Amino acid sequence: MPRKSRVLGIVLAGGEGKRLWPLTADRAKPAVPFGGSYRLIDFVLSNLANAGYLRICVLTQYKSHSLDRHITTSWRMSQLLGNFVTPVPAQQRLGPRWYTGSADAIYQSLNLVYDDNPEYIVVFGADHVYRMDPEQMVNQHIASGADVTVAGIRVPRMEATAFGVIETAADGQKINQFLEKPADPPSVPDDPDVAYASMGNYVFSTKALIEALKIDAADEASIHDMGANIIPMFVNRGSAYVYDFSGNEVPGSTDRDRGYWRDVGTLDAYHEAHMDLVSVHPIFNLYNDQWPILTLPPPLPPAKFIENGAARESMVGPGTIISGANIERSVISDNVRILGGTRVEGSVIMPGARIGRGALLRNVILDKNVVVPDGAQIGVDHDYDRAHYTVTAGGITVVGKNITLGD
Ligand code: ADQ
Repeated sequence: MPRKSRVLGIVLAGGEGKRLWPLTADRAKPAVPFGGSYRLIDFVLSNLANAGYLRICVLTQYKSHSLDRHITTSWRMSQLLGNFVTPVPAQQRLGPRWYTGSADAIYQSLNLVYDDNPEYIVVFGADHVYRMDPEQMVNQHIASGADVTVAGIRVPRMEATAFGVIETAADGQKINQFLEKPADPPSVPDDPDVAYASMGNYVFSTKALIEALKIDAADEASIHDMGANIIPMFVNRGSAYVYDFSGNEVPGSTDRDRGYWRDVGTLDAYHEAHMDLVSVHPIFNLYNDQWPILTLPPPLPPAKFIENGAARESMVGPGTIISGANIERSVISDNVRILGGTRVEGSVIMPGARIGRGALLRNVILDKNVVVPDGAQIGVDHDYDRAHYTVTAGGITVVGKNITLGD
């Protein structure tokens, strides 16, 4: 087992998250708020930090302002103790251009790898909601002698068109074939409806990664993407192995939440993951304090309920006042005001919302600082909503940041 300081974490946080628009209108996908208190990137950073991997570079690019601010205020650690979580904006080292793909992002940041000189590099995505102990994956990587180990999870075959799909040799560990986002995903041998998907989390031996990135950078036919180019390069050499996420166990996990991993890539998936959080027995338990999901809560007083205001099967953040309103199956973030006679059902309300009297919000996502006037109805008449806001295929109405309804 290497000393933890010999493992460098690289978190890929440059994703645009087009399918989460308008939530990604002016923030990168990893900065999208989640679960009332968090941003998506808090999940991967918590997993690395809980495992003791405290040397982390976060590669940002697209609309990275709120992501940078979040990392610098919540996650900056002591350089003195050899720990760091550093946001690394696109460097434009190789000319005045943005990263072309995730492999190019790491290639252009190789100076950080040379400076740190780690034995192993853990390259994780920043877009997912899950708990995972990365050390268990690093240990398997070292024991197998692989150049790269890819975390794999079983998903419904029809959903695997959005993922890299893995086929393994008979030993179940060596990757024989890796298809990035195939139109017709191959199934696992024991179930025609299930495919083995890449979670976009990789462990590399440092020398192998540097060499592969250099070969890829010189290849004009490459799109410089980890899943499309780098992983297949190792598969062709026979030195890529899979790590089965279903065997990963973190302290405090239960049979129920073991193996939970959500790519909240669409607004419907994002909404559904929140509805899981507020259910009586959520699959994903935010309250497991043995493997905490970390973030810096805002310095606000506790939530307050007055004038018969009530919330059932809901989470309510600090600084929020529910005055005579009824809240059901909803996630209400911090610093929200909801006034008398208003009903909020099945909704996700981000910080700073001001919701007036006698309003009805049903299956709604409000981004930050939305102002809802008295008597407004959102999520009730989808034709009206479609003309003014975003309505998803699953019937969720989404209102973008800083909008005052009725203006
Ligand atoms: P995608 O998620 O489609 O598939 P990508 O858009 O590259 O791949 O995002 C992967 C991670 O990299 C995300 O965390 C994203 O924020 C980040 N990212 C994307 N472009 C970046 C850039 N230029 N600079 C920095 N960061 C960037 C990938 C794999 C699939 C796998 C899925 C799992 O390619 O094989 O199945 O992740 O979700």
